[in-house]
Amino acid sequence: MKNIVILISGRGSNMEALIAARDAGNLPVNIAAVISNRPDAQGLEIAAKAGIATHFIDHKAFAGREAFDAALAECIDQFAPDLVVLAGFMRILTERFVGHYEGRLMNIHPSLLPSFPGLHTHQRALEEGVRIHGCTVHFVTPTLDHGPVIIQAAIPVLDGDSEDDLAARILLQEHKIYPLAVRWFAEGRLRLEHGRVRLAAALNDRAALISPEPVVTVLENP
Ligand code: NHR
Ligand code: GAR
Repeated sequence: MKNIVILISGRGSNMEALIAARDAGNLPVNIAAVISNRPDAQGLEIAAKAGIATHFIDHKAFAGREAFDAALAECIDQFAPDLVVLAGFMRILTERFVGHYEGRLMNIHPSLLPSFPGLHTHQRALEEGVRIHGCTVHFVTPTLDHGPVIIQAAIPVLDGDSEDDLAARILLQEHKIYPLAVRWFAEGRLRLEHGRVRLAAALNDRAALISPEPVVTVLENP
């Protein structure tokens, strides 16, 4: 079974979705550790209650990004992970760190990349007036939120939607697609090859490749 380490900074609902998928028998991984850069991350408590090893590494205690990332990598590597999963992790990672985990570092981002990389995605989607918004799971590369896309889920932007409305509806989709992407990796079906995502069909399940999940939800214009 593959080992994963999850990095968080806050609430940890995506981490919880991964734990729930594992507990339901839908995610064959060993969640070896959860690491936060913030001591008050709610997700740390949830992980500890689930019996998972937790660590806290304060980015403010380091002179710069290189030093923080070196300490973070040292902590992660104790657990010999096959995959490192960013789940609401809020620190930009250095090229050295990203290179060390090439092909085994995933992120979930709350927009349909390449639209709206970076922060405040829902506010920016509303300002731009887009009619479709969503979330993206991607392999992490040195350029922020520009790594190869693994899976996306879309939702319609409805008249009167607030940032919170969008965040809440997109979060429901995040909780579906992140466990699915991690599952593909755990099954050995998903890999990064020459900078492109390669997803192999499941044995005896060609349909899984064609339609893995109803991930796109777009309503007709009312
Ligand atoms: N690092 C690299 N190199 N590449 C990516 O694609 C990364 C990454 C680190 C994190 C997650 C990302 C997101 O999904 C992610 C992807 C933090 C910031 C940010 O500006 C931006 C994007 C993401 C995560 N962080 C500020 C910083 O100075 C701090 C903000 C805060 O603490 O609230 O690091 O959106
Ligand atoms: C999620 O919406 C995730 O996509 C986003 O923050 C939220 C974390 O929620 N990530 C980023 O914005 C990364 N910069 P969670 O802690 O409950 O999983």
